[in-house]
Amino acid sequence: MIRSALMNVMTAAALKAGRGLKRDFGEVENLQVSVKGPGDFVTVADQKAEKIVFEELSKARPGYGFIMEEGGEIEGTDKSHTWHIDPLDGTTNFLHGIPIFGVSIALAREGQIVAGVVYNPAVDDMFVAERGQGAYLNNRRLRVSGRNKLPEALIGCGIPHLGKSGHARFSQELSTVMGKVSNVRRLGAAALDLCYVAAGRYDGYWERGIKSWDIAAGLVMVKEAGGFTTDCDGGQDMLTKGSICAGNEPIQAALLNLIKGA
Ligand code: LIP
Repeated sequence: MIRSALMNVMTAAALKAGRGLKRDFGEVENLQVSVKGPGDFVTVADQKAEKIVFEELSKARPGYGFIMEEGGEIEGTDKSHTWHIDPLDGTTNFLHGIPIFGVSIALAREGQIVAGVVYNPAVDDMFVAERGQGAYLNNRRLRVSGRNKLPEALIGCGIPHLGKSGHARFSQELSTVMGKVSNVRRLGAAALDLCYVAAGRYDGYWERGIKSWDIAAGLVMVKEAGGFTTDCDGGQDMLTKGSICAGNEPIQAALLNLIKGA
């Protein structure tokens, strides 16, 4: 496990927000059967979680800036540090009572992500990574998978939802990838998808049309577990382009080729 002061701050914020989300998740499961459904309740749960993370981090590191899913961008007095926060990644899963969601917190120093935490309170999985310190799930050191052949690879992806652009392109990419790999999965939570790559559960993962807060923590997780990440054009503009292709070294390269050629 990483025992730095920064990690303590980040995991404490994720745990506190996660505890609230876990309670609210129990309520969401009850609301599924109501006529109104859990929509508004989930929006409030999301905002509450963000408030907790924001308050905890502001207290521990005054002056750092924020980029948050709900609250947008808040410039800090310390221009070299910015938090990227998704208080509830996997909102649709949460809304439907599916226990695949998490609090995602990343810290950028001079524009580089240096630490990340992704916490799924439903199963109490705490993924952490810090530059140069490795990546861990709870107390277990993470390492990307050793599979190097596409026909053996399990690949995660993200599917653009209703109202989002890129449906035709995704179908094209999926059909290309499907024809070459063992199988494909769709978790519905980009932060956790990247943690799955770091943990060697997935051999690769790609998604387009996502936000910096969805992937910032996961990027350092994959890197510290020995994996590789690029945007879907092969560059390093994952956060600004909102596209990501990740994996162990050979699978990331092969997956990127498939996507680019689709
Ligand atoms: C979600 C991502 C997911 C993507 C969804 C959405 P949210 O984040 O994690 O991978 O496919 O469209 O962006 O909205 O649950 O924080």
